[in-house]
Amino acid sequence: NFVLCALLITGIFSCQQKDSANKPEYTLRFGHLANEQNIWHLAALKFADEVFQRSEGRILVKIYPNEQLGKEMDMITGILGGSMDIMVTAESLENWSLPLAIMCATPYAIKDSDHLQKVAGGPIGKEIEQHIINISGLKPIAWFERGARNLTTNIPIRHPDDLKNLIIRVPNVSLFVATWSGLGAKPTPMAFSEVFTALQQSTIHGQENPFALIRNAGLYEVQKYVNLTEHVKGWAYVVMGNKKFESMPADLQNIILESAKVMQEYEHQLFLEQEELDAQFLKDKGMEFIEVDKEAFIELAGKAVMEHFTEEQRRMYRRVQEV
Ligand code: 2Q2
Repeated sequence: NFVLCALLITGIFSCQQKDSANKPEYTLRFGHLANEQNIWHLAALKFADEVFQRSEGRILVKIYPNEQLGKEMDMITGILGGSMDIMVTAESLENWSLPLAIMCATPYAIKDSDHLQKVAGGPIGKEIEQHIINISGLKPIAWFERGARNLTTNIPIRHPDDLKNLIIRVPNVSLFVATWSGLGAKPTPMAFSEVFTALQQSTIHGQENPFALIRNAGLYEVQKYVNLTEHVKGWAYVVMGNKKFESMPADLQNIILESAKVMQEYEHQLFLEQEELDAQFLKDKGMEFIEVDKEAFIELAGKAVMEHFTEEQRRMYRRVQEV
């Protein structure tokens, strides 16, 4: 009996030992609002794989799509509170007293992809990232170029005059509320995962997003038109809680940053292919693409943005225009 007990205890110990040898030192929870087909999710998987391989299993990244860890605003709070670690976010950051973060989604501020790369990937982008770390405690570790945001509705919209009395959902972003009010609509802030149902129940009449998220949320089932306002050409950040990042040893911090670079490059390659595919997918699902009077949108939206901006934001906006 004694021998049997000894063998049993040794067996259990060696399993635990083996198990603890493979048990990761860090498990990072990575949330986002897109679904598993979205390139943000594929990029997150790439990041998780890179981190696991490079750290030889010391860091495990678990990914939660579809706002499983909470609505976007709750995920930001979650990271700052330590209940999760990484997420994709963008203009919602303005709610954490980050006036300059809104440059990543300011209507008609970024001209095109080339201009975006120079702003987000250049000195202004670095300045915005530092601003985010210093003020909010969120550390941007990567950024993703996004397709232009377009307005979807069930009546064709060719001119801002057509927006009268239309209730348009926007993310929880005061600049978006100001912009769509200035365009003549009735904007209502709402979490992304609630948009489909609200459209189905006609409590809202439209929403605005890049093709990727229009496709992602199946909005082609409840919206007829994609009105090509292209009112925001922007980018999103992958942010990590700076406290968690700083608590990791330097070698693991480097692995996080190197893996984030690989993720960003991988996502950008997917993005370049995906935009066209998403547009065609929406057309194949019966959505009708409507050309709009872009000048009329630019004029009214521009006025609303400038009225809403602080002097600091107007200064940054002017610098962005000079890039
Ligand atoms: O409409 C939305 O909620 C999204 O397109 C947001 O812009 C998005 O959530 C970004 O803040 C990045 O997550």
